[in-house]
Amino acid sequence: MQEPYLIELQKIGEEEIGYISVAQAASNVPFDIKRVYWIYQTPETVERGNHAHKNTLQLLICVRGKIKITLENRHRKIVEFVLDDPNQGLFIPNYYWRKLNFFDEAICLCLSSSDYSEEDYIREYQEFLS
Ligand code: T46
Repeated sequence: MQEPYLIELQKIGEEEIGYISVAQAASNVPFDIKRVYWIYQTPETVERGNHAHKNTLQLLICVRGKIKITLENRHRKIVEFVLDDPNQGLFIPNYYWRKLNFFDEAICLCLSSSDYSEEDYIREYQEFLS
């Protein structure tokens, strides 16, 4: 079973002109990217996620603001990450139950190893544990 981990992305530029960060399947993303989507304007009172994926691998990047991501595996081991740096990505393997909380008008960029399919989601917590 793979573990989630943070990936330092390339950061090009300087304070005077700003920066470019790069996520590239060939170098720092541990899967082939099939789909990119982004989540924004989520109120701080809302908790997103509450599901796991059967096969999908993901890299989540907080391109603005701050996002707290809580991950749980099927042995009920919980790890928490705070993303607030656009040159950092969080790799999430399959079979991790996730909860996401957005702060400071956060925008979450999600790179995914699969096309969207509702079949790939486990949205019932008890089903996830079994
Ligand atoms: C994840 C976290 C980080 C689509 O039709 N196409 C898509 O590509 C996506 C991602 C979603 N949808 C539909 C499915 C639902 O009817 O958009 C609706 C909201 O999706 P969901 O409730 O899954 O949103 P989040 O923010 O809880 O989860 C999303 C991703 O779905 C999920 O894979 O890991 O972001």
